[in-house]
Amino acid sequence: MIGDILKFLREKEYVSGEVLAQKLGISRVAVWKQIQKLKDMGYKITSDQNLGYCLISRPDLLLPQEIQRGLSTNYIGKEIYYFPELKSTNIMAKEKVLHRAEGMDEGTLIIAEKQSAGKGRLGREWFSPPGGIWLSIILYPQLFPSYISRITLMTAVAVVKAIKVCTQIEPQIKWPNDILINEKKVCGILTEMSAELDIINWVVVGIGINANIDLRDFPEDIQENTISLKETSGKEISRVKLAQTFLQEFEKYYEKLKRKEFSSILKEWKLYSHTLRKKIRVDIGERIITGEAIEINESGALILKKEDGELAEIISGTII
Ligand code: BT5
Repeated sequence: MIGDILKFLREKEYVSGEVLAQKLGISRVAVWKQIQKLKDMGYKITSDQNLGYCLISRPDLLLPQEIQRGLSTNYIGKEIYYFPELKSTNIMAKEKVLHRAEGMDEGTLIIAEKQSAGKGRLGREWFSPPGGIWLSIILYPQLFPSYISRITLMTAVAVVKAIKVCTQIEPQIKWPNDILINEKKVCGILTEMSAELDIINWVVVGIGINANIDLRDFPEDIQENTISLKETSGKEISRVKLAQTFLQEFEKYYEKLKRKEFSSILKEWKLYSHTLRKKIRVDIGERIITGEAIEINESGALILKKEDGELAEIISGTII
C-alpha cells in the first residue's frame, strides 16, 4: 500500500486524497493514515486543502520501496524484510530460513539500519551504527558445499564493482572477506551455510559496508584500521544507489558462479587483490603460517609459498 501511494505521489506534483482513495480502493481516512506512516518514516509530504498531497523529499533510509524502485535484478531483492534495528541481519536471515512457514525465496534480503550485535567471523563483533549498509541475502545454490569460499570471493568482487561505480574509488580485496580502501577496512563479508555431504541446504551472505559513518563514531580500538566511504570521498553517498548497484552486481556474479564460470570471476578478483605477491602471516586457528601469497586457486583457496619453499593451501583463515 505504502509503495503504491509513493508511486502516485511521484507521478504528479500534487495528488488529492480523493484520487488516491479511488485508485487504491480505500477510504480517504485510510489514505491519511498511510500518509502519516510515510511521514513517520521520514518522507516529507505537504498537504494543500485544494490540491492534495505533495512529496517534497525522501529519507535516506534503505526502505524496500526505495531499493526496489529501479532495481533491475530478477530475483535478488525482490523480497525485502526491513528493520530499523536488529541484533544481526544474518541471525534474522537464518531464523527466517529455519522457521519458514511461508517459504523464503532465493534472493530474499534482510536489511537493518543498525545492528546491536552485528557478527564477524569466528564470533567476532561487527560494529554497525546507523549510516552503514547492513544486509543479508538468502540463497539456495545447487552447488557443492566446497563452493562456499567461492561465494565469499564473488561477493567481494560485486562489492568492489558497486563501490567503484558509485564513488569512483577503487577498493582492494584482502583474502578472503575484507574490502579495503587505503589499507583500511571498509566492508566485511560473513558467509554462513547449512549443508549435507554433497549439497548445500541454504546460504546466508551478510555484507557490511561502512557508507556514511564518521570515523570518530567507530570504537577507538578499531578506528586505526577502519574507514568509511564518507570519510574517503569527503561527502555522503546515496546508500540506496549503492545497495541497488551492489545487488545488481551480486546477481550477475552469482549467475556466473552457478554456471560454473568461477575462473572469470577469479580473474577480476585478482585485479583487485591486496593479498597476492605479498609476504603475509595467516592465522588458521591451530597455528600461524608465514609465506608469500602466490595464488588463489580455482576453489578460492589461498596458496602460500612458505619459507622452506613448500606450498600451503589455505581454505579459511585470517591474514594478520
Ligand atoms: C567480517 O568479519 O568482516 C564480517 C563482517 C560481516 C558484517 C555483516 S553486516 C550484515 C551481516 N549481519 C551480521 O551480523 N554480519 C554481517 P571478520 O573478518 O571476522 O572481521 C571482524 C573484525 O573487523 C572485528 O574483529 C573488528 O576488528 C573489525 N570491525 C568490526 N566492525 C567493523 C566495521 N564496521 N568496519 C571495519 N572493521 C570492523
